[in-house]
Amino acid sequence: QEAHAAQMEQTFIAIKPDGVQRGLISEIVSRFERKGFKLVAIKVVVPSKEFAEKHYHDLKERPFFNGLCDFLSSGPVIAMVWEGEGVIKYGRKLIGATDPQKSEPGTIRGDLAVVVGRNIIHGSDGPETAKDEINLWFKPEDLVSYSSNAEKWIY
Ligand code: RTP
Repeated sequence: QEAHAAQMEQTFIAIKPDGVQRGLISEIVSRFERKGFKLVAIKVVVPSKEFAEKHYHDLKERPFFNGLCDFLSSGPVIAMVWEGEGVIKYGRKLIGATDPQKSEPGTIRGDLAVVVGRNIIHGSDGPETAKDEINLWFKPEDLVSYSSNAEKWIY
């Protein structure tokens, strides 16, 4: 288990307002949990427009930026940090392609969403953005460090 500690990584995952309003919180949490990833932070928050703009700052120049930020700040979001080996990349795999018309069945967006503007979930796209997004949404003390019994069977 110690050998694995170095390979553990964390990613930021958010259930967007459409996922929350549609009652998909437990469905989405369950997929990450059953895979074997570990939830180390979670909160319900209605982000301000300014906060949404910070979160999506990389997309400032895109035509959909304003609508996207309005949407993210339109209602409760479930902000989470998930931990595990390869969780950044594999989390994106569980989520599926950005456009739900192109996401494979079996993925969260493939199974549960239809259009790109309402694709129910966000996940960090790499180690740098994961770090930045976790820092934006959470204080360091919000992240809980614990070991679960299952871990010795997962790793
Ligand atoms: P996310 O960050 O939310 O996981 O999505 P992503 O990396 O797969 O996609 P990205 O290109 O970063 O876009 C972020 C979010 O912007 C919305 N979007 N709308 N109307 C459009 O054409 C359009 N394109 C992207 C989506 O909500 C996407 O998740």
